Amino acid sequence: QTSQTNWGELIRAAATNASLKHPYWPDIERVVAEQIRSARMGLGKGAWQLFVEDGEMKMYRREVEEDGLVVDPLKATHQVKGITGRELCHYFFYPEYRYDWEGTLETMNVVDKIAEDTIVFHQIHKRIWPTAQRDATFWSHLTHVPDEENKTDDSPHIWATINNSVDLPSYPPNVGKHIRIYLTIILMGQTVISPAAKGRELKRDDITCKITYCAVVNPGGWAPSSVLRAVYKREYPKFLKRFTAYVLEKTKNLPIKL
Ligand code: 18C
Repeated sequence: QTSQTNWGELIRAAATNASLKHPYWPDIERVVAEQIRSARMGLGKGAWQLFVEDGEMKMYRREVEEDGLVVDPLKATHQVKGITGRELCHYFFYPEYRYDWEGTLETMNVVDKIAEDTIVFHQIHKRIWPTAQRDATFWSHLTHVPDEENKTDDSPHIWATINNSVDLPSYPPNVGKHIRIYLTIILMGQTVISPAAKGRELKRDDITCKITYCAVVNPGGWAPSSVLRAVYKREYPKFLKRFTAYVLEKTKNLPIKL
């Protein structure tokens, strides 16, 4: 079924009118569809090597270099009891929470709120010695698609947030002291409801969120490979643990949002 699925159609069905009418839309639809398709594929046939395992959290990478720069793709899976895919993506997407959980951030600016489901950001990240500080400009899109795997009338949708670099004339790259990084990232959450909960009120104990996080970050300019690999090996697990703990904490006393 997955190869036949028309992701574009499903993504359009979830989008706001303001997003659909924006000049970025064709780009958003294409990248979001690609990212969802590949996140759902699991590890597929690629030569992924496991480099972090911590409880339910597993992180895989492929060692790839482009023009002498390390651009290792990351694919991570995790499972967290007590939150939904929608809640996960809510806290990842909306800017008001970002400073709470994003440990690599120096500053974040909302450049353009295109719609309730599409926001354009400029971020400056913390500097890592001995390289220049990095910045990024990207659109971020929040979407949801039906879960084709366990399709019942009321099964919750799969939610995803996709971040993808975009050139902004108002923020030209590499003019000041920052080197521009280029990123494509998806965070996806599938909510699984325990069969035991059937016919009664849903409790947080009854739900588990299956998480997939994929990232490709191009450092944009010189960075020693060994430092870069050491940094992401530390930062990706730190992010996924810290962020999911944050969502658990924020939602524990709130009604469940499927
Ligand atoms: O997805 C995440 N966050 C989103 C919201 O902010 C968004 C942003 C992604 C940017 C990630 C890249 C940031 C790199 C900046 C340098 C790292 C600073 C470390 C500071 C330590 C105190 O999608 C969660 C992101 C989780 C963190 C990922 C880190 C990945 C590093 C990849 C290499 C980048 C190379 C740049 C510098 C070279 C260093 C030698």
